[in-house]
Amino acid sequence: MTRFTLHGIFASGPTYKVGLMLNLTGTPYDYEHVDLRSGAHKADAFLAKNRYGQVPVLEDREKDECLCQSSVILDFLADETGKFGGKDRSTRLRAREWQFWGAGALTTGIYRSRAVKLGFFKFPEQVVEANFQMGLNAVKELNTLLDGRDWLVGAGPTIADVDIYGIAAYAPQAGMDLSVYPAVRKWMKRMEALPGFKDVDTCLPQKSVKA
Ligand SMILES: N[C@@H](CCC(=O)N[C@@H](CS)C(=O)NCC(=O)O)C(=O)O
Repeated sequence: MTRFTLHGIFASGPTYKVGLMLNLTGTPYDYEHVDLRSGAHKADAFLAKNRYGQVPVLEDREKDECLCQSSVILDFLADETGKFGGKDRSTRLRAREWQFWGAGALTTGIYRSRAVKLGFFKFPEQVVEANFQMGLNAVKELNTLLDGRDWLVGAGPTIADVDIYGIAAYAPQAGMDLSVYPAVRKWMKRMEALPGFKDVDTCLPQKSVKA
């Protein structure tokens, strides 16, 4: 029996982030498909795991604990696996800064624009445009901040890279052309070359799987 179960749905960006981290750290995990369409995430059994009724949830059998919020789960897995946590406290805090940055305009702009393109959400045209511009501005900022750097923080990949990659990777599905942001593209290629990397289409199973 594995220590961890990831509860999520394959189309979910935040679930992808956690799946990516588990794969990059070589951590075995069971996967539990949560059927959002039938409302499984609002049933009592799931709310007992995550009070907010959202995926992802990482269930830890060893600690008898369920964690939610993808950025917090990455932070936790960095400690549990000893990987992607940064070399010291200062690096970790910088990585946490990036995670909070990513949870703002980048997440809203990219995930919402993607959700509209895929038909998951409908918004008035002005809102669609505002979300798209918000995401694009965040991508531009990311491109500027990555210029001349290999990784977001320090000399190697951290949870900041895993987290921000897990958002930026959906930009093409949101209708954003990343080829005009060379620093972002090169950094993404670096992420994609890491051992254990899996892309947004192949990382998460479409149904529950035991490790
Ligand atoms: N801030 C959360 C966001 C999680 C989230 O938005 N999950 C979506 C799926 S991508 C969800 O469960 N939506 C159903 C709902 O909110 O009722 C995280 O990073 O984990």
